[in-house]
Amino acid sequence: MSYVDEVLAKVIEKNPSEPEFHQAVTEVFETIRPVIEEREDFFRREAILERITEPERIIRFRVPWVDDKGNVQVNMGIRVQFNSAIGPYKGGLRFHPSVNQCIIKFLGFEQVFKNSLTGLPIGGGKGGSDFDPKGKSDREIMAFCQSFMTELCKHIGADTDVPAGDIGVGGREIGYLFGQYKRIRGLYEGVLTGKGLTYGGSLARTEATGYGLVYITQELLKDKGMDLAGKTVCVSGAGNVAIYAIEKAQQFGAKVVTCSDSNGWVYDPEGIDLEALKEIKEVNRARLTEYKKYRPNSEYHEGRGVWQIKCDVALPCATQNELFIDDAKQLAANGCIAVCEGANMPTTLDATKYLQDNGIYFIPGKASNAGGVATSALEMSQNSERLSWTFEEVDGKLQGIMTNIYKNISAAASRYGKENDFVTGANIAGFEKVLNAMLAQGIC
Ligand code: NDP
Ligand code: 2IT
Repeated sequence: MSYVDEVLAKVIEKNPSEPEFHQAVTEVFETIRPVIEEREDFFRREAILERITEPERIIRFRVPWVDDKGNVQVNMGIRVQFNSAIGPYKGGLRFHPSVNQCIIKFLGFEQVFKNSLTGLPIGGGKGGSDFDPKGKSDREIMAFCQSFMTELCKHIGADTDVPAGDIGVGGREIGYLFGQYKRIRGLYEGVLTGKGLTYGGSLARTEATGYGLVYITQELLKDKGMDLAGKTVCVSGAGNVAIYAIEKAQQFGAKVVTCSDSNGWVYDPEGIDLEALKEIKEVNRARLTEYKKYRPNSEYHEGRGVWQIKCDVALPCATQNELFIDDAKQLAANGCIAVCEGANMPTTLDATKYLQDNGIYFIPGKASNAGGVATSALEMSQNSERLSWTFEEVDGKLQGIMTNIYKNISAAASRYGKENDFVTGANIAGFEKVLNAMLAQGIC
């Protein structure tokens, strides 16, 4: 049996009931196979694949807090410190009822390669809780965040592990978490990114993931002799990534016609009204059913369905496994040119293969959504030098980083004879840097 297949079987056997983690590892292993096969005996002796699939550390803890009725609630908190070969652990915190060890491991594993692709000195980690922020009062959110950080603060720091936001964790939560860290540790340091602008946050971090996604999409289209201007775009999600992807796509002259949340989706044939969307989601924290009040000619549908709508470019920006094989078939039948992932692993393995086999350009999340964490690393730099850069400076660096990622993943794919296979390109380019750093640092 080849070394890749041997370890893949071992990972599945050692981590039962972790389907998303298996999915993420399978995708990486299948595509780095040619790199491993060049020096199979060496890699086997070094146990390099066993080492990159076993997190350096998993911290799990109890998060007790008091709700508005005076009752004690208990949630699970977790931080997976996956790989620190190229820098301190870096990656978001997700608060969502679906969070469990498997979800955080898959996200942490992806983060290792993503962070490597940014070209910046950040290792990979991820964390979160099964806490559901929906319907909670501000006081309840604060109580939960303070309790969560009371434990987490023992394990993180500006030079060891720097969390940020993800699903269910935005500016409000980062503020409460930062306040509690400072209070307990007595340190005013860049221990979290995505902070508010008055206490060490970076301009353009809020916009960075969505903007970065659109920058790399434009880079791809330009490379293929096209442009986003005049294109019809379907977006899923209506959170941080989706909103700023819509904003930048519109600035580039595209027409974005859909968005969604976990209850339903909107089709607005005249183009999404971004101000309305921001008011509904960022200000009122409400549901997408509200959108029709602003735009009577739009349609709202319960359930999922964004990928039925005809588009040139699809940007899945909600969550993992939200674009299935039937969606891929529909997108292809509708003449879609490109799918670029804003979320982490939104496309299933068979849907990815279908898109690639049918000539649709596909950029995986670890490359196309890396603008968020890259800008987090820029926030860390600003915190270290105790200075703040202008919006234009940060946005300019972000554009440069996304262009480089596109070039690097294209080049890595071509080096292995896999022209336009950006999944292979991203995994190989991401893996090579981590591999070199791990080998240089000995057995650890
Ligand atoms: P938000 O919490 O701001 O928004 C998430 C959006 O996706 C909401 O509209 C939410 O709907 C929807 N959603 C979440 N879970 C589900 C689900 N199980 N089924 C259907 N819809 C769902 O999160 P972000 O925008 O920050 O994150 C979106 C994706 O992007 C995630 O995969 C995240 O890991 C990834 N990402 C985020 C980065 C960042 O900087 N924030 C960076 C890189 C990747 P509802 O409100 O109804 O739950
Ligand atoms: O998935 C991701 O890259 C994020 N949620 C952002 C992580 C970060 O540290 O900014």
